[in-house]
Amino acid sequence: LQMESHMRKALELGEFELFYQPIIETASGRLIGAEALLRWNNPAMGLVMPDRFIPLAEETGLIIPIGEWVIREACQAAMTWHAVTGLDNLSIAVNVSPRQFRDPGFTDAVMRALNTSGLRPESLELEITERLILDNSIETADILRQLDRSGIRLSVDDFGTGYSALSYLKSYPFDTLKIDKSFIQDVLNESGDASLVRAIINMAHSLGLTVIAEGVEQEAQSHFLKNEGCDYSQGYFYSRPLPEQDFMHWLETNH
Ligand code: G
Ligand code: G
Ligand code: MN
Ligand code: NA
Repeated sequence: LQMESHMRKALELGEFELFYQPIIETASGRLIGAEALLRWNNPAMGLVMPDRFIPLAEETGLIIPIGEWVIREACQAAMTWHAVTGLDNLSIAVNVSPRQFRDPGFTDAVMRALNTSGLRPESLELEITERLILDNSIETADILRQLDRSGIRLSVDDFGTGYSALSYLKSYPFDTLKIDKSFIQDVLNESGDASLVRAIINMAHSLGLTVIAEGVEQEAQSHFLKNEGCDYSQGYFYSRPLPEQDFMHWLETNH
């Protein structure tokens, strides 16, 4: 209960902060965008990671106002990068939890964030976990189609860790698969993981989806992914998630 009222206050006090992790085109090393990752900057607790507060935010419904703030903030940040670098096709990826997605005001809130910031819908990517997709509800399908029609991009996050009923990939309008970092971590040591990653990339491409590898930490992993034709990569090898100022600095020196 204490944590809940803490979190409620945090939103008013502006204690939430977005970090940004670059997403790179594997073949060229070129920057294509970033994923926004939420942090809670609390004077007493320090920098609190999402695993410690998002579950409670979902349970209490606080994830809805927090999530609206995240999308607004992320869209505005992307507009700033466009202005600063002149690269107006940099995209911003935002994580959406199931509770947020099922809120009746969700799509309106997303559209408002786009309108207010002026960001093109094609520059926004919403990351959704398999957990959400597999509820198989008509509402979920409707919302996904509505977002897709508006031009927003949709990705499956943590791909391979859920109870993948692969059939959803052909019936829902996804653009991107994000291969979970657990597969990438052992891609050089476990031939099983290498085979899985190769198979996921080929399957995704044959379904017309682009692929992002998450958790790329070593150059050798990036070579493997390049050889296998993985479109995009993300991970500590390129950059950790960075506070906005540091990300801007990274942009200026790396684009
Ligand atoms: O850096 P990392 O510890 O940031 O993220 C841990 C987990 O928290 C990931 O599974 C990520 O999807 C989730 N997460 C990070 N930021 C957000 C956010 O803004 N909203 C939601 N719903 N989840 C987030
Ligand atoms: O679940 P989701 O994919 O949204 O969250 C991504 C998580 O992975 C975040 O916690 C982020 O900080 C973390 N992350 C990003 N790059 C790397 C990496 O190269 N290695 C590891 N171990 N974690 C990473
Ligand atoms: Mn994610
Ligand atoms: Na992920």
